[in-house]
Amino acid sequence: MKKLLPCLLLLCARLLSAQTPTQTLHDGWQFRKLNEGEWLPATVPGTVHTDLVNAGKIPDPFIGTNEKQVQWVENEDWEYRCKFTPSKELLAQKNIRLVFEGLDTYASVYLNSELVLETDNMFRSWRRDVKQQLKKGSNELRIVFASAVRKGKEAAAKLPYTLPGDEKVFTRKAQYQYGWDWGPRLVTCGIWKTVRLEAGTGAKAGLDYSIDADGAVRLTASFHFYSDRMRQCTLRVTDAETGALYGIDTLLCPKGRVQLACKGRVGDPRLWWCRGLGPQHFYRLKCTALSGEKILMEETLEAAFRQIELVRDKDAQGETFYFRVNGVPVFAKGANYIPPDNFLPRVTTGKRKQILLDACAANMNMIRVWGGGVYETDEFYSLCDSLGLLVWQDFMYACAMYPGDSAFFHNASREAEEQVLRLKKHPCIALWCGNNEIDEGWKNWGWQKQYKYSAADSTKIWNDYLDFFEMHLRLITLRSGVPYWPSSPSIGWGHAESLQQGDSHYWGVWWGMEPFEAYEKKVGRFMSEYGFQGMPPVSTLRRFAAEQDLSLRSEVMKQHQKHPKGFETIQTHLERDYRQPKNFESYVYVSQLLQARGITMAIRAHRRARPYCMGTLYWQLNDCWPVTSWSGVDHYGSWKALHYAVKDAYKTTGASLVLQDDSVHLYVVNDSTESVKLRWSIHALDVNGNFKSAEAGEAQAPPGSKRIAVFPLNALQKDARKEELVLNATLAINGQTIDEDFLFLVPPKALELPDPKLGWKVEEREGNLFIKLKTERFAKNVFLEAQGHELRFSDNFFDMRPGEKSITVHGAITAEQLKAKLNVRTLRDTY
Ligand code: BMA
Repeated sequence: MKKLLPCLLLLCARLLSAQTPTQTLHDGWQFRKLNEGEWLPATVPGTVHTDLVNAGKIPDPFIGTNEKQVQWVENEDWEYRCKFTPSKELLAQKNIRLVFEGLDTYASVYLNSELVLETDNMFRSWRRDVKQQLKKGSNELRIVFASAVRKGKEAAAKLPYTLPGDEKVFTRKAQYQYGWDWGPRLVTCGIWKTVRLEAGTGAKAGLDYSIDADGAVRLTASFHFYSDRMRQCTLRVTDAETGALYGIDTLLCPKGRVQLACKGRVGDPRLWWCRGLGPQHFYRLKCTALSGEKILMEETLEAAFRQIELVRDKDAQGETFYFRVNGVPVFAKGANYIPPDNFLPRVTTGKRKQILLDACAANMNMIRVWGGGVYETDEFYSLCDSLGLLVWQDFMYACAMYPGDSAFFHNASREAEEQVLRLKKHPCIALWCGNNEIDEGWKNWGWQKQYKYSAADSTKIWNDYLDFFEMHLRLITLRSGVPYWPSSPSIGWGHAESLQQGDSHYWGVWWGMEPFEAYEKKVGRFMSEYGFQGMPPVSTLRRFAAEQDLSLRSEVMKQHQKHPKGFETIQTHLERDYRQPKNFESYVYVSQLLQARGITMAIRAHRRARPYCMGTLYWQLNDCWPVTSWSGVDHYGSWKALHYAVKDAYKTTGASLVLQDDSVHLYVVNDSTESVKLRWSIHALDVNGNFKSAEAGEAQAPPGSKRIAVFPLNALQKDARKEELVLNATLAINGQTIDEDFLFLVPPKALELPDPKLGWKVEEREGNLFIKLKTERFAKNVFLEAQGHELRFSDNFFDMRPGEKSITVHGAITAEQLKAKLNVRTLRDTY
């Protein structure tokens, strides 16, 4: 009987859910410019731009310079309509709601000509009771979207001063849509998330928890349901898998909609850990409300328990800034994530998953969902949960000042409450951050002068900021169990203190044009942004540019470079470190090497500085369209040299070889929780492969960063000139090499690289493809590519000592095709 009981309950739960039918309304939609022209077929969820492209009314804005031609779309109002017949079952219900998971943004919703809803926030979901308006047979839903640009301008005109960020700050809509320094301006609108009719009383369970000092989880399960009379009611929380009882309570339940709570305890819980620290355990908790034998409601919730802290302790240098998961300090390694498309409804689960898998493949343990984009989907956070990938979550405000009127405040508060409630259940959420670069912008970007604010205006704008970001959002996040941080960064990069406390965005190299070496000195407590652009691979460029446009000077290439001085900045840094590439293809490849070189220099410096520095999230992981940008993975999922280099630089245990004061220092960075015993070696050779010197030894590397060997440079260099010297360090555990690092005394342009005499062959074993490389001399930045095939290699763009290396190939290609198409290049081939 004991065993039967859970099955019985499950059956009842099914029955219950069958009593709350839903009907999605995604079919048969049409759209047109408001009151004008023919109705055209529309896709829901979707956007007006993608509908216009599909209808052949505008060209694809991602191709060529088409972005310019589609700008008119943002100034128009658009209407959508669909006819639907509610199911009999649905119509028979007492309560029927029309539910929009998301409308972008100013929508007036009419059901059978009656206005039932008006919206003004893309980040909120909407529910309206429509029992009264629904009828038997055919119904019509019509939605009018007002131009967000016009609405924003109207709101701006009502203020006595101009807010930085122009019209976009008045609209709660993804800010990057208005154009960013990596993204096109495509201010779209539409039914961007699911829409449905839903019946029933909306019964649901929720969960709050905390972890006691003794390690036990203290639960509070909340039950929301409808009771048709006053009754005695038993609330119960059990483990859906083992049947273990975690909490039970008997209460008097009033008539009507009720909200009751039951306390519980999970002793000796299996905790959720971020990747690298431990497994990701999930509980399935069954929350049941009973009246005698009758189940009033039942829901099984997935729950994971972890404690997350942001540790800010004063110390001799300033103040720490790091995350502790279940009491264990985490060195955060990752990147900033932006929306993967300008048209979000078309982003597939597969695409989202791939980006997150790419982050994990590059050994990241944290990503930052940046504030100029969107709060991501449930599936995105669930994936992060199961991958153990921590999420630094911004609220969606970036690089601008926002209005402080009560309507805006109210709207923004509802948005924050909804998002915090939605994401509370995800153990991946490590931080709620108020905004991106607003505190920094206000204090450092000269807005007061630029917009000629009076003292009173200035005070008002800043006080509005403080009210919302320092006070209000903090309060909203308070009960989520996740720390809050008002603005990223806390101090602008021009100030020395930005490296002593808080998180820092270090933009001195890109925006300040400092050489890459600055990254080694400008190390803060937590580097939440720094970055350098690299071009996407030629295969990506060809997807939006014709042959004649494959030039840095073409209008098309400029259209897909959104930073005002982007190509100039790349060129300036390139000249410092590399010889001028001989043609466009070589330029693309070298621009990627340049990007990888800069960013990994920063990463290695940040990791060496552990525990002073406890995190590094470079700008940026991905792209929203095909563009030259700071990303390591481009819009189509191709890895630039950066992503391969990051994979190496973010290894759990890695070598870092640096030259300091005429000595060569070998550091081991170890992010595991255990001390590792390893064998290290340093080899000095010249570019032709001639041996100069070697050192080796054993070392114990505890968690953190440790210098394990130091040698005077001249002892290693012997008679080699600096233009020909290659220093190589390896780390091995139990005879297995786990990492290697290279050090050169001159920038790549000054290296006297010989023809490496690089040979390769393709091998196939047990269905896997390998490239076996063999080089007689030192080979710099070996670049593997097969034209026309999107391939992923186990390594690419790597330096290679004389010897052999085996590379695994992933992707749709046969051994024969790979043999025919494989192109192997090195830096020497670019000049
Ligand atoms: C950071 C980001 C973005 C921007 C990037 C590159 O400040 O927060 O606003 O795209 O720099 O300039």
